[in-house]
Amino acid sequence: MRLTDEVRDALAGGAPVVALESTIIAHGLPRPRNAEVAAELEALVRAAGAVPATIAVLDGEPHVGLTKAELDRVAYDEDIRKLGTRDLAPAAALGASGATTVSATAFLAARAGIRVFATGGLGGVHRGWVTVQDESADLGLLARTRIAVVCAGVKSILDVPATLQRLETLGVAVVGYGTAEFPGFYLRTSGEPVDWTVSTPEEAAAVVRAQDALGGPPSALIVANPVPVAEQLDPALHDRVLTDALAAAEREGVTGQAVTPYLLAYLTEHTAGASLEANLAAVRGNVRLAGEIATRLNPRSV
Ligand code: PSU
Ligand code: MN
Repeated sequence: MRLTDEVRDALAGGAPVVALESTIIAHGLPRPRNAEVAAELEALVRAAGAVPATIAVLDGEPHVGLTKAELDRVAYDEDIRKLGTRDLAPAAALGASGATTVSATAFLAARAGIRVFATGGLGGVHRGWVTVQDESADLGLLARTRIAVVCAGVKSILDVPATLQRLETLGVAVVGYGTAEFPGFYLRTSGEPVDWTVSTPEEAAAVVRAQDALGGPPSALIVANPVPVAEQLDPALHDRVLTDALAAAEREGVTGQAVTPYLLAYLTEHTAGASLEANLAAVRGNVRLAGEIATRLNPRSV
């Protein structure tokens, strides 16, 4: 595993670090906007006073922290793979390059000693689970990894109540940030309740510290941070286009790892980019909040 000097020094010196995933860059956003976003997200972490560590696998080697050239490679390389945790060993052995999903990013971040991670929306239980058994590996990995993940809930293309139930079964803590409702990724709310609410970065950091103090089997903390209402996707448009997207995916026989990127791209295209803007607004908010939580946990400045 290769750490940039900046990330290594920050971790060694007890300075705040925020992990960022790369699948959203490589497979979740259209080129060339994705490259701009990748750089913007790192800048947002820095503005909060923390060091960004975007994670990806390049030529078989997991990288924690990327140079500008490496970030551009993740954004522009059309052959870059999508790697979950289970793909890391084959990729390492075969020298492959890939963007890391929430599961692989959380795994590598935790191994590097990073405590806070920001993303857009988690993977989860797909609609129609009864026939396809498609549940993102994100959930199982978060059930056994001590990391705080700031996200806008789970992608609304999923079965949200089933995903929340799985998180409960798996013992993953979920707190709403400034809300008692689980966010709906593109939407401010999914309509589902959450059991716990925190209202400030300090409170979120206190939950992280309490997890550390309690010990016990490692598991994640999901900090569910809704997109601001002014920047959410119009709920009626969302519901209509999502119904079409799910039908199109089924008609075209899209399965496995391709499902999530297919649906996200379909929504972007059929909302004339409005879903993309809502997605980006959510991610930006998550990255800012992750920076604020990380600086509360590690107050030493960088
Ligand atoms: N959130 C986004 N865009 C994305 C993803 C999340 O805003 O592209 C990615 C994450 O990397 C997540 C993955 O881990 O989608 C889930 O894919 P799957 O359902 O195949 O596990
Ligand atoms: Mn899947």
